Amino acid sequence: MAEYIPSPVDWVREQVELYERSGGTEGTTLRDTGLPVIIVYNEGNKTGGLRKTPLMRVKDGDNYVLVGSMGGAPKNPVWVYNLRANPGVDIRDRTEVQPMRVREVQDEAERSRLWSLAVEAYPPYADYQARTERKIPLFLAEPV
Ligand code: F42
Repeated sequence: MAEYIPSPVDWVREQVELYERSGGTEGTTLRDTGLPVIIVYNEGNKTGGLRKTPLMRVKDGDNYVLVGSMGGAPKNPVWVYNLRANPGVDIRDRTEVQPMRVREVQDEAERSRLWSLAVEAYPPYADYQARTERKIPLFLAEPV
């Protein structure tokens, strides 16, 4: 098991810790929105360390859509590069943890369908895309 390298961002790290400590019964929503959050366990592409990244839960059947929005910041979040390098992840959704494999969605028709699901689940994604020049990366996580 790789060494856990906690997020340097306090509120993110604290959410992960509460989510795990409670066995997935607390800390499972985003702050005051009440909208559900998952944790993506990913491998650092340089350190090889275990990264724990909370993201909004966007479901497509049994699959999850992962949105590299980072609040519409100009740069991709670092976990995007981790997933490109190491597509094998675990996803925690409340009390369940499942091994999954991710692929970045490149096909325009598929991306557009999944983007609509993402915005339906978490409407601010639309504002985030409007705020940044980069095209927000989308990944589809499928059970292995
Ligand atoms: N972020 C999103 O992009 N989308 C979401 O839907 C989302 C929802 C969400 C819900 C709850 C919550 O608590 C947080 C949420 N976030 C969401 C924020 C998300 O969890 C991440 O914090 C955010 O996307 C930033 O990701 P990041 O990977 O850039 O994290 C930074 C802060 C970070 O951890 N940086 C580390 C550091 O030490 O600076 C490096 C992390 C890393 O993976 N390092 C690599 C390694 O090998 O270990 C090396 C990286 C390299 O290439 O340099």
